[in-house]
Amino acid sequence: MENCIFCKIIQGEIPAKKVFEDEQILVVEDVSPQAPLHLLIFPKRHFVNCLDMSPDDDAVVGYIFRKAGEIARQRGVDGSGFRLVQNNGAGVGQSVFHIHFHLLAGRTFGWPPG
Ligand code: DGP
Repeated sequence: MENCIFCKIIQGEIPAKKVFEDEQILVVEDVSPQAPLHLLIFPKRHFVNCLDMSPDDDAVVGYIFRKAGEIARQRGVDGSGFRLVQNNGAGVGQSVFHIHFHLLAGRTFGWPPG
């Protein structure tokens, strides 16, 4: 997708600190970390958020959840806990309009979220 930062990262046009990559997804460090561990997990296929999903996108979302658990275990935050956040719309803070999941850990998190 033209002018999409995450598509440009996928295509190697913008640098990013890659944590994991395969044919379906990319995991990178967030450029502006909000916790000691702050990763972004996103599919390579561009869609905006859950309002823009087709049935073809269902499987990758499940895969992202399972991969998030794997990474949390690898990073040693499975015991202390971690948060997955996915914003849908500018009104709740979505600033990059290519679906992504924030994996956050390593500090105390409040509830309800701000
Ligand atoms: P959201 O607000 O949910 O759309 O989150 C977008 C996140 O993307 C935000 O935490 C900052 C991050 N971000 C924006 N531009 C870049 C970039 O060029 N590289 C990386 N690694 N992260 C980015």
